[in-house]
Amino acid sequence: MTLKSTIAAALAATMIAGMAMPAQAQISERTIRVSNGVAEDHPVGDGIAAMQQCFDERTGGAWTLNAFWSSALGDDLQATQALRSGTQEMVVTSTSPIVGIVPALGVFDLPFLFANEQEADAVLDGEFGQYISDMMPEANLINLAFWENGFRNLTNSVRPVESLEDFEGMRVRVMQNNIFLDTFQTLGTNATPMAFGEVFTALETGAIDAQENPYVTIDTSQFYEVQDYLSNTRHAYTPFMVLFSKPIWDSYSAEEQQILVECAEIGRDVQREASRALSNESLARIQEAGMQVNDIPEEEMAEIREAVQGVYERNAETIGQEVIDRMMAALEEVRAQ
Ligand code: KDG
Repeated sequence: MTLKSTIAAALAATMIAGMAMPAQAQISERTIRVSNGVAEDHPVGDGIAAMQQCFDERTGGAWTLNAFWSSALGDDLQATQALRSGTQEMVVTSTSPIVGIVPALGVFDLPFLFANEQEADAVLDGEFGQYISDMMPEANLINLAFWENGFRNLTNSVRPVESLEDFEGMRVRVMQNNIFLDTFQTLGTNATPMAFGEVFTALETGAIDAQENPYVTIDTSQFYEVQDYLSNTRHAYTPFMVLFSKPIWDSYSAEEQQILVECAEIGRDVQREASRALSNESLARIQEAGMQVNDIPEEEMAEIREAVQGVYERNAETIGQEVIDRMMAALEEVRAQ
């Protein structure tokens, strides 16, 4: 049973059983704590605001989203573990740092998987996204929706990266994820896994030379203050998951569960739109701050893509061959449309 069919069945049963109950009785007063590693002015903030507005409309003001930013409740992995134990309601997390909990999520970290946002949306909001979301309850998690972290580009303070050779020896921070580690080691860098909240200081002190993130994160986390070069690698598209604690979810009525899903989907559309609208503004701000931005010639990009092709095979067992096969089939279907 998918998440949606489970909610529908529970809602139908509740409505039949409690026909005489006043509808409002199925919605309790609630404060929902949600955390994220980025700053409040990141487009995740737009998604959270849209969710709160949706809650106001659907619960008559009974629900409050209490948002914590910049890893205030711990990094992505710590916050996700808090959901699993029922000590926190919600987190907006990248898929990459939690592959230790659900290894199949590593499929999203495969280099150069998605070519553009449109195909990412189609796969994440389609059957494949549902296939992944249906894996989460086993880990005591509910995925309410996929939001957008975005296409990742490399920043550094050593040199512009314009070819495969330019990666050589660069000390790059990557998310705590073996697939990113493999990718950047294969590119010849000295890659270091690190929680997002530690990146700015590590760049500022020179402990690392480089990091990789979407423009909106580079901008809203002020990485332009401690980085000199941005190279448009677009080497991966990272989704966010809007995860909810299953132990807490199970204490909600079917109607309340439906409100969570529907408001997270409304938040998704607002957040993605804000992410894409801000992206070019963020790039302009990054350039105004003095960072040198470069594209990489297509023949050099072809060599970089070729160099990391082996990452797929080396990580297939960890991710699951079926997961990779279903992803490639989903992509083929989307690209055929
Ligand atoms: O909570 C989201 C952030 O902490 C993080 O996942 C952002 O892309 C990110 C990174 O590089 O860790």
